[in-house]
Amino acid sequence: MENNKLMTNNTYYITTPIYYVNDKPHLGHAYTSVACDAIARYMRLDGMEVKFLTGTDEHGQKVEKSAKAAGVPPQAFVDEVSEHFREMGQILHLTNDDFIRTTQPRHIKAAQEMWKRLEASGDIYLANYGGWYATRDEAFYAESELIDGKAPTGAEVEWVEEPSYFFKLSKYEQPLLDFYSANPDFILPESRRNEVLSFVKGGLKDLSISRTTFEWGIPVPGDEAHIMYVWLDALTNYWTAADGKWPADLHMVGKDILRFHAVYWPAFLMSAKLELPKRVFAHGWWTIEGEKMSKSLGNVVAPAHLVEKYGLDQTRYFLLREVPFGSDGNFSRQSMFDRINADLANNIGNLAQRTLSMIAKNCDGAVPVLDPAVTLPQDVALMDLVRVTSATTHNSAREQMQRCKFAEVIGAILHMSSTANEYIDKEAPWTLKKTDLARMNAVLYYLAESIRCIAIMLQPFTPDAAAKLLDQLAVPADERLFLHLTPQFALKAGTPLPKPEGVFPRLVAETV
Ligand code: ME8
Repeated sequence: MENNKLMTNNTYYITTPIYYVNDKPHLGHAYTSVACDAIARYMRLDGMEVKFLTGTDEHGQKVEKSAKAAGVPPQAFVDEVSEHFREMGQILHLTNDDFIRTTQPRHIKAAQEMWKRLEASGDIYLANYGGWYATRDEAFYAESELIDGKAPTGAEVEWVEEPSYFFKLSKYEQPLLDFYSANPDFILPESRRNEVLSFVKGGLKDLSISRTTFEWGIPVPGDEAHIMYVWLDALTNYWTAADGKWPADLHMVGKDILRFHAVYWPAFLMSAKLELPKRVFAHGWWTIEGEKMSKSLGNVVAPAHLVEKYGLDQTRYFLLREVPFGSDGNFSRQSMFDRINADLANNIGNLAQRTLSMIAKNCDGAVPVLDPAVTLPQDVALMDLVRVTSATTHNSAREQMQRCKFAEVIGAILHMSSTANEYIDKEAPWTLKKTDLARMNAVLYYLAESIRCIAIMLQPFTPDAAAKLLDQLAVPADERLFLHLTPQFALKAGTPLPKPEGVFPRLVAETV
């Protein structure tokens, strides 16, 4: 059997954070979602049965306040804003299998069930809360954490004093530390793991998990004067929507919300006697032209705007390639322009354009005939690289994708493309056309076969352009998985090809 995984663990469950509906989607949300989409597509191409979940976080004080400011009842408000996130998914061609909203009955039921499980474990008690609360973060802060009277994130805090149910988080300090050490890859990247470890080692206090001073939330079972803390409500979404696929293989989050996912959520799950997710990856933070993205600075970048201006595949590619995943990144129009032209237009696009238009003109618009008698060592070298890189994709790059090493995987694809470009320059099929037709055909065949493999591997990252390339090579729709990268599925001489068109046009400065 080619793929052992098919016989063992064949499912892969990946989640984005569920986004707050106090605001419209921006570049940051698009980033997390596109990263998850690339992994989801990758795993499907690798023969896995994938569940990819995204959605919206619709309860809490922050959303209630935004609805009030808009002069709309909260339900009507969340219905509208949630729709913007659904639209973002369509614009980015996300392949999520489900879209959860925390106001859905299935979720309210699951969140209350979660509460009852924590209660059944003896981990919930009623007391009084007095402390600082930042509505923007929907988070409690200790006096000692405040900096100049604000939350460490810069959010305004207010003093909150009310009866509250508490979760015995302190009880899970040691179990969490044991879990992290038994599962060293649970939190990635490693630098973030170390932050979480030192936070937990610093001591965990019990967590206030209910509020009484506003209404927009899920009632606490058995005590409706309280509503559930929005983070307990929100985190439970991953379990609500699991559809028998629990535990999740990967929760993808921004570094801002790692603590909730790597500390609170596993503690809740331990208490609820449910399995813990396999991994939490905290990616970095984007700034815009060197500045923090914010409404007041007026520099919020809308995903739809980028897609319209630069193209969908180009936008997805830039986001995943520009910075090593996990590090912070800076968005600038110049870097986007440069990256798209260098990697997509001048490298992959140019290779495809040169090869496919020569085939269209000189090979009767069909896959060229390969005469093995004229094969030279440089052809073998190119094919070896393509096959080895493809085989790596099939094996170790799977692990790289599970660890979110996009730049490495994309780098390998670009390397194939650059090598093929060097090959076409050296072999110069436009000259062979006059001197040696058999060699010209062979060279064009090897190039077309290289493009086939490059396009198959590009699918998770630039799905539309990859599909166009595969269409132009007349690759059947059911022969586009990673298992089809092998020579057995190589292009067949004489297959008629459609008229080629460019897939990655070069951007010119005036158009952006
Ligand atoms: O935190 N750079 O929702 P949220 C990179 N509802 N990523 C960014 C970003 C930026 N500048 N800005 C936002 C919430 N993000 C909660 C989550 S989950 C159970 C509940 C991304 O709408 C990043 O993934 O504030 C971050 O974690 C998320 O959006 C926060 O989205």
